[in-house]
Amino acid sequence: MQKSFFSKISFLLIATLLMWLKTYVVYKTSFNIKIENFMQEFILFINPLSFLLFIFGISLFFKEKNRNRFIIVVSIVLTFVLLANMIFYRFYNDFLTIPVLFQTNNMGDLGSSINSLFMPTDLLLAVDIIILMWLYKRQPEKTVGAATRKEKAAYFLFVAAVFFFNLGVSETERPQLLTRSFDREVLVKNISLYNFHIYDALIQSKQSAQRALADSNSLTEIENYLSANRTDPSKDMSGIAKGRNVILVSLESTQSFVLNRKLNGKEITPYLNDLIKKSYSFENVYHQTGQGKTADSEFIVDNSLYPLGRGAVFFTNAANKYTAMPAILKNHGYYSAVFHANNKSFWNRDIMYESLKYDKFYDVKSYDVNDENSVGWGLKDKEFFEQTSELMKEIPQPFYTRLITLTNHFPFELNEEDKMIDEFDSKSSTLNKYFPTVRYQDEALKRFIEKLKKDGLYENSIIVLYGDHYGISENHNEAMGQFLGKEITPFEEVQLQRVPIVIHIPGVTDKKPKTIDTVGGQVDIRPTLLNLLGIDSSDQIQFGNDLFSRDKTEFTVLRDGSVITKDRIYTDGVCYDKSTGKSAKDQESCEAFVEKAKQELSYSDQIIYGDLLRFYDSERLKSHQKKSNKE
Ligand code: GP9
Ligand code: MN
Repeated sequence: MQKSFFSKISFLLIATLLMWLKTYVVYKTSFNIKIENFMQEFILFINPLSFLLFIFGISLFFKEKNRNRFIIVVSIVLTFVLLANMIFYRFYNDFLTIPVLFQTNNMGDLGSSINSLFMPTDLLLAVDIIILMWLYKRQPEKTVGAATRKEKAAYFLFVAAVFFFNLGVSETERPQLLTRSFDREVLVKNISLYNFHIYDALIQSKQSAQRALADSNSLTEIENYLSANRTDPSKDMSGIAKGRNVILVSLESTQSFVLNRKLNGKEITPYLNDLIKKSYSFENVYHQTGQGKTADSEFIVDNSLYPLGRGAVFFTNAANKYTAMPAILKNHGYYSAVFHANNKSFWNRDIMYESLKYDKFYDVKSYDVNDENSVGWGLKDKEFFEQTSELMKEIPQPFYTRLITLTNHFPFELNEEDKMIDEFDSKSSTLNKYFPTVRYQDEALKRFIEKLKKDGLYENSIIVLYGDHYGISENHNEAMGQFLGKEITPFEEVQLQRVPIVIHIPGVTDKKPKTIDTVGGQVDIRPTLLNLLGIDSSDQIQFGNDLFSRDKTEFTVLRDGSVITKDRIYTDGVCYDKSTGKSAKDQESCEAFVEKAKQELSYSDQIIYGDLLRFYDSERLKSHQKKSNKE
C-alpha cells in the first residue's frame, strides 16, 4: 500500500519538532541573548528549523531499518552540542568555537569546575530522546516505506526555502550579517546555534588549509622586503616618553574633518582643538580598516599589520601567533589592559586579546551599566571614562592601556540633556546627528583628562588619541558636500578617510607642540609610539614606520587599495593630483606606489592567513638586516 509522504516522515517531523522546541527553550533559559523587538524574537524562534530539517532529512537516504536509528543518534549528538554550549556559557558567557576547544588554558579553567557547572535540570535535555526511543520501540519500521526521489527533492527544496527565508529576514534585521558582523551572539540569534557552528568550522578549515601550506621560507621574502623598506626612526624623538604609562584612546567613528570646524558658530571639538595645541598631531594619517571596523583599528595599532580585505581578522585569525604591543612591552615591564564597556565576545575580543597577550580585558561586566547611564550602544562615554579611571588605579604601572569609546557610534543617539551643539540640517539624519555625539565625546574626553590629573595618572603618561574609522559613509556624500561646501568627488572621499592622531606627552608636547603633515596610516602608530618609548622595533615584522622619521616614505594604503602619497591620490583606478584634486596629467606617476601598495597588502595577508609569525625569529631578521646594510 502506498503511504502518504507525511506518514513516511512522521518520525522525522516529530524529532525535528522536539529538537526545535528544545533548542528554543535552551536559548531562552541558558543563554542571555538580547532581544530588542518582536522580529528578533521571531528570528530566534525559527532559526533552528532549517538546519534541523536538513540534518534529520539526511535519514531519507538511509535504508528504512536505519532511518529512525540515525534520527535518534543525531538527536543525541545535537543534545550534546547544546549541553556543551550551556556548560561553557555558564562559565564564559559565550558560545563554543573551534579555537576555544583547542585553547587548553581556557579549557583547563573549565575542567576543574565542570562538575559544579552541571545542573540537575540539565537532565531534562534527555526528555525528547526518551520520547523518540519510546516511539521507535512502538513503531515497527517495516511499515514506514521509502521516500521516492520526487519526495526527497520536494523535501530538500522546502528546507532550502526555510533556510533562505530565515537568512532573508535576518539580513533585513541585521544587514551584512555574515560579512560585517562577527559577534557570536548575533550569529546565534540570527542563523541558529547549529549553523553558527558550521560557519565557524568553515572559517576554521579555510584557515587551516592556508596555514598548512605555509613554512618558514614564506616569511623570508617578506622579511627581506621589510628590511629593504624600513626607515630609521627619528633619533630626536627616541625615548622622550620612556617608561611612561601609555593611554591609547580609540575615538569611535571620529574623522579629521570635524577638527577645527564649527557648526552654527560652535566648535564641534573644542577640547581636541585645544589639546592639539599642546600635542603632536598628524594631519595626514588615514584609517586603514576594513570590515572589522573598530577591531581592525585595534589590530593595526597593536601589530602594525594590515587587517583583512574581507571579514574581521579578530574573528578569522584569532588563534594565530602574534607579536603585538602587549608582548613587546611586557619585555619592558609593562602591564597591558583594554577597557571597553561592551560584551567581551563582540568582535571576538576575548579570544583575540589572549592571542595579543593582553593581561586584562575590562569588558561590560567590569562596569556599572544601567538605563540612566547608557544610550545607543551602551554605557555613555562620560560614565565610561569615569568608571575606567577608577579601574585604572588598580592596575600595575607602567601600563599599556586602550580605552574604546562607544557613544559616537552609528546611529549617533544622544539624550537631549547631553547635546551641547545643534544637529546639522540636511537630508541625511545620520550626518545631522553625528555632530552632537562627536561634541559629547569631546566633552567626555576633557573630563577624562582632568580626572587623570586629579588621580595623579597624567604627568607620568603618554596619551595617544586616534580615530578608529570613518563614521559617515559615502552614502551621505551629498549632505557631507553641503556641510563642507564642496562636491565630494572620489578624491575628496579618500581625503575624508583621515582620522585624528594626537600624541600628548605632559611636560613635553605642551612646551613644544607640533603639527606634522607626513602622510601615514594607522600602521605607523606602533613604530612611532615604540620609538617615543625608546624601544627598538627594528627587529619586528611590521609595515609601519616612525611618523617622525625624516626619511619616512610619504605613502599609505587603505584597505580598499586606495593609495596616498605626498602629491598623489590613487583611487578606483584614477591617479589624482593632490594640488588640484583633479585627475593627474601623468597617470603613470601613481604606478610605482600602487605596486608597492599591492605588495604590502598581499604580504600582510600572507602573514595572517599563513600564520607566519609562528616562524618569526628576531635573530634571523637581524642577520638579514646586517646583510642588506652591507649590500
Ligand atoms: C563595539 C564597538 C563598535 O564593541 O567597538 O564597533 P564598530 O561597529 O565600530 O566596529
Ligand atoms: Mn568603531
